[in-house]
Amino acid sequence: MKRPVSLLAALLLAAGGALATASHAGAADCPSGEFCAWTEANYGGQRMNASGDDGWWESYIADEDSSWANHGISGPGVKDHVQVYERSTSHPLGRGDMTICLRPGDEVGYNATANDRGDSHTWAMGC
Ligand SMILES: [Ca+2]
Ligand SMILES: [Ca+2]
Repeated sequence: MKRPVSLLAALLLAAGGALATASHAGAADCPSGEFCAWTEANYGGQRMNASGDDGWWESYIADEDSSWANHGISGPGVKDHVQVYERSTSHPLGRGDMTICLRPGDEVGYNATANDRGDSHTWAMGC
């Protein structure tokens, strides 16, 4: 009869953890050290996240990106900015215009210029 009790305790702990995450004021849900983009504004819909460069985004996020967050870690000589481009790096015309650039810690809930245009991103020293 011990098992159901410990299972319930585990569920309660899991629920408490979820609530603690949700109440983290104003912060986009993006892992530390990573760049994230969401298909909907204000960090909604599907999320992509990457700690490195991605020259060709998956189809679910390509030209669907509507909010972004840079949770990269800063440091001397570290590429801590994220540049998003309108095309993939393998496109015959090149990656094209930079649609948005995020400084370390930037969270952008919506941007009309960049909305639904991104196809790739790269970490950089600046914008
Ligand atoms: Ca979108
Ligand atoms: Ca595009």
